[in-house]
Amino acid sequence: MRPITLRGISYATLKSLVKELIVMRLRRTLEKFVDSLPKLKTVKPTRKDSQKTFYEIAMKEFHEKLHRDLRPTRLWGYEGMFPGPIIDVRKDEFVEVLWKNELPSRHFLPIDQTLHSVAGNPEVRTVVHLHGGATPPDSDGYPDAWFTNGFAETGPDFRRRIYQYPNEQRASTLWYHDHAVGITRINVYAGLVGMYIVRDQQEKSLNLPGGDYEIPLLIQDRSFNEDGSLFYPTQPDPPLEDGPDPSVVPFYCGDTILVNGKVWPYLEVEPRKYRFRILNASNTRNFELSLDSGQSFYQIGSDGGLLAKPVKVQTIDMHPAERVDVIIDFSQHEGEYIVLTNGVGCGGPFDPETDANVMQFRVNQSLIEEDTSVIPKYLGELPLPSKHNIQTIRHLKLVGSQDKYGRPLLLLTNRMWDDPVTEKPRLGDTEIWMFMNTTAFAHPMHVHLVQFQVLEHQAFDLDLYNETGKLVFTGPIIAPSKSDRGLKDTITVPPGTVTRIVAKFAPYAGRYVWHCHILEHEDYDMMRPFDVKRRSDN
Ligand SMILES: [Cu+2]
Repeated sequence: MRPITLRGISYATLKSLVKELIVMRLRRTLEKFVDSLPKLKTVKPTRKDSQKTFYEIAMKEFHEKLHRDLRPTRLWGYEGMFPGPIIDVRKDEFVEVLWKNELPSRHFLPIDQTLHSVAGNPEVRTVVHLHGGATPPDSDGYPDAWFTNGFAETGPDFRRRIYQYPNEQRASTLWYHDHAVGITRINVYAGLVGMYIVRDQQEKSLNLPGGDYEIPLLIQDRSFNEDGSLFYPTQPDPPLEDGPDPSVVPFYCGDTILVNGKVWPYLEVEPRKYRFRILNASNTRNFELSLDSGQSFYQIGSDGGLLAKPVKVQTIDMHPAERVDVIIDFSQHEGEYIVLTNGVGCGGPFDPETDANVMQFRVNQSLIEEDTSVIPKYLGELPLPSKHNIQTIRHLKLVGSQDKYGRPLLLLTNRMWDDPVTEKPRLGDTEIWMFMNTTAFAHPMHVHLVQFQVLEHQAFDLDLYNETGKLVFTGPIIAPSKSDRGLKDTITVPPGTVTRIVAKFAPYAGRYVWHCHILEHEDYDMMRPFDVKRRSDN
């Protein structure tokens, strides 16, 4: 069909212009460092005994001021909070959560009806995934295990209302977020995200900065309309001439950075050591964090818990879903105002106004008592998967193609989400997964159930491969960065690169997923199921 045009302006462009006039996009940049960093609350269990800890956590709609000069924003959050409350548990503590959907029946963000399981299903579907958790399959938040308000309707893979988290894993910073098929990007954008901390004795024995000196930082990007509401695009840029409206977008970058739910906040600190558990919970945006004082971070942990020993780093690379555990020592910086900066743009050239700042530390508090915490030389032994007995090596291609509307369609192994399962490791097997990125963009790949070890990256001739299918390596085998040498559940695969990881598929059998953690990719259609098979299964 030929696009209808009015004096050279296409109908689709006109339509999006009219939409922008109805809800005016916020064009000014909000003033930085005017609100203090919120301290994330820890949720209290409903019941607790020697057998288990039970929580009831409800997803609710509410309005909250996210910046001094912004009207309250409509949000969806766990327990009516943005971000949701911290769930703080001990290793081996048996936790149950009744996740309740108390949300309205209509979504307030644009839904694309052409994505999997969207058309014909209720608009507001939710399901919760504990990211980085070794969770039984019926509590892992399978995308088709969704449920609506009051469990009135449930998805085809819905199995239980109360989720079980055995927490049989080492101390680590995990996070929980929505994972409903086809609408994860907008459910998370609406606010359905929170942190989950597992603690253990080994970590406690290290005397790291703790209590008020251990602070989670949950970083996300957002854009706003003049009335304070969240802006999320209804069309790619430029808009589709002839395609679904609203449509999924190939990526999303907000022009405003929030930490713990406040726009560009500040934190007043004492001249001493602090531990920060940092999570990048953005849909697409990655960060290259540094401190404008020129000082280093002491990285002590990553996705799957503590590293073997601290690593001194000037910059921290964080793609969506990654966690970094760092100590910052402010003791030599009394009186200084230090900005946590970001060195990379998102979806376009770097814009200092919108991209360069994350938050500010004000070293203006007096020391309450002597800082006796330490940065240990060694943190402990890493329980890495054994490489002596690799049962299977899988070649897993990240592929770019196009749908019938001309939109980019990114796939794994060239299959759609609902194609039959092809990856079936046996329970207890150790496998090498080779992610081969034949697209032009980096993708943060996440595997549920396991914490893996990154073995190496290696560049190949992308053009030659895409033309002839011949795999020719063009560079040496590169070891993972020191920051990525611990246990990971998400690893970024640069374009034209093969990244090898090794994982032991345990302790549960059943159906899980692996996917790109750019949420706009995950929803369309860069996600695949995998089955961990019992030895007795065929
Ligand atoms: Cu991706």
